[in-house]
Amino acid sequence: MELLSGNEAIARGAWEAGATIGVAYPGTPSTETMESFATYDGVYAEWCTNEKVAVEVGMGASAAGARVLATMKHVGVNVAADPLLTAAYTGVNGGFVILAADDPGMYSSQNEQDSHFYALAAHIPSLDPSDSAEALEFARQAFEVSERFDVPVMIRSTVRVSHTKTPVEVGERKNVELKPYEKDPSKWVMMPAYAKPRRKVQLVRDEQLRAWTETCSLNRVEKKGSDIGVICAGAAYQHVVEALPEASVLKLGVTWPLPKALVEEFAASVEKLYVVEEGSEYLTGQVKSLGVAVSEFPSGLPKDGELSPGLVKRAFGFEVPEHAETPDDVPGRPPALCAGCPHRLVFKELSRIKAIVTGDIGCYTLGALPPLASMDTCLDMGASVSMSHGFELALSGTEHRPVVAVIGDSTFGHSGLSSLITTVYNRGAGTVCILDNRTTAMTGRQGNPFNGVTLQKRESRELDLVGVLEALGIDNVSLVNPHDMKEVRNALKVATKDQADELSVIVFKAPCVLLHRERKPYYFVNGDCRACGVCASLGCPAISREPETNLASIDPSQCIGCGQCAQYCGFAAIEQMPASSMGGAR
Ligand SMILES: Cc1ncc(C[n+]2csc(CCOP(=O)(O)OP(=O)(O)O)c2C)c(N)n1
Repeated sequence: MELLSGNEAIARGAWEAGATIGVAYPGTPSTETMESFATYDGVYAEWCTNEKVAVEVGMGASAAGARVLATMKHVGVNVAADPLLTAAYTGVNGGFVILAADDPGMYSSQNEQDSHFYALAAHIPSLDPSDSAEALEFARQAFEVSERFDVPVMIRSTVRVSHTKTPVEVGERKNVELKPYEKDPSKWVMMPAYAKPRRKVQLVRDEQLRAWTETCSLNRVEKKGSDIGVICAGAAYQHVVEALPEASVLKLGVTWPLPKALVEEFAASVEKLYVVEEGSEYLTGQVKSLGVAVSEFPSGLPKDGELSPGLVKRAFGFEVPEHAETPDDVPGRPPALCAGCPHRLVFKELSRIKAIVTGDIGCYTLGALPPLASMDTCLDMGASVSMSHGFELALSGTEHRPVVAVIGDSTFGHSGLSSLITTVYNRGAGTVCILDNRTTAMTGRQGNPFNGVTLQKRESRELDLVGVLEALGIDNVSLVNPHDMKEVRNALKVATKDQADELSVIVFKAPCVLLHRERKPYYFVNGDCRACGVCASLGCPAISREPETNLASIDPSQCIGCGQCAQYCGFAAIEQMPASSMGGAR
């Protein structure tokens, strides 16, 4: 017995099922799945540049006969949707299982969406584990289902299942031979002449899958009282059994397709049938589409965010004590860029020049929050570069503020590069800032093409970012130290003023502080502080202001000695401790 998170259990299940190839792009709450899979013997696992590429690499390996695990967060499935929906036509050779990890409540995502709809759209089975033991078992079975029905299979998890640790009975690895690959264009070449018959194959397979779900062990009825029956799956199941111990439950392990006869039989066995699900009406719609009546909740179930046992109880009209209100005097603790983060000065300088900043997704999205507050937009990965091009197109011929895109190195590799090619190709203008902190920091410091670190630490090569930009034919490319205020200011001035009508790209290159936490002597505020607040406007968590006097102070336990703040002080009131003071000082 082991204590595993849902993500670790999916990795274990895939390994036990004999999967040999793992492909992924990181994204919360899916990331640890591939990190864990990569640690097993006999597997090859890699980070791909994005989720579409991951699914395509995975489908290549599946066609070649290997069992493959692909993992991504829900928005990653959007990126991968193109190959996924057609992979559902080709089918597989070796089993192909894709983890779609959803984030109801948006703990670390830009939206909440229900990946079930992709299973429905693609006609691929979707399996919803409710805890880690099921995560392992479902992953193991997913590979069998994939090969038996010649179809990619989705495991749909949510943050609660992916990140909660529960006990798991682990098993042995099954030795699965590479299946022979045979050339068969009618299966693998999806052009209209071959795709039309494959669509028919898909429809026949739908019926076979429907028949399978009726008896499949992943669905089960827990019969209790006959007043209330609840259909649920995944994390919602745990909330339902805790909130409504008397209710009968149809726990769906397979959420597409639904077992029609089983649902009808269950509905007939209870007075009132409810469907409890998180942040979506996918399951409700599916049950209704079978012609089964679904009751309205007496008090309504939230349509957004994560559920909890209390919310489920309340939906059924039970009194549940409210959480105590947070007292007014509790200080807010909004997320902030780390002390010493190399992204900080770029945002400070962008707000100084009042640029229109099209942002992107990564740690640097925090540049949108006060006091930096210098980001205008953030949509999806790669959008900074394409949206800045759009701004420039719409504003051309007008007097306008400089338009600047800000994107991280991993995000640039993910999809920013193809956006930039669009700008170059169409002779667009504007400034693109690539914040190259040598890692994919936001999701836990994974490798990416621009730092050349691979998932299993295999030998690689670091892509030369400046070389890539120059090879695209961009004339104005500069490499800047983001900790140096004057360098940052000057580079932005040149790009946004002197080269205002051209495209320029500035690479701000310095490692994330969490990669190289150098112990430099910390800074302190001397008696010359005039309480002007400029240093505090950098939003460094080490800097605060005294309540009565507004004088600045620096917390030595947080300061890492980057010296960014000292460059902004007009009164020489920020000084660095001498190096000799370092011994055990903090
Ligand atoms: C389509 C998609 N895939 C994955 C993610 C998860 N994610 C958010 S930011 C990010 C990468 C951030 O790395 P980088 O651009 O290098 O910026 P940093 O955090 O290092 O500043 C990832 C993978 C996402 N939000 N959307």
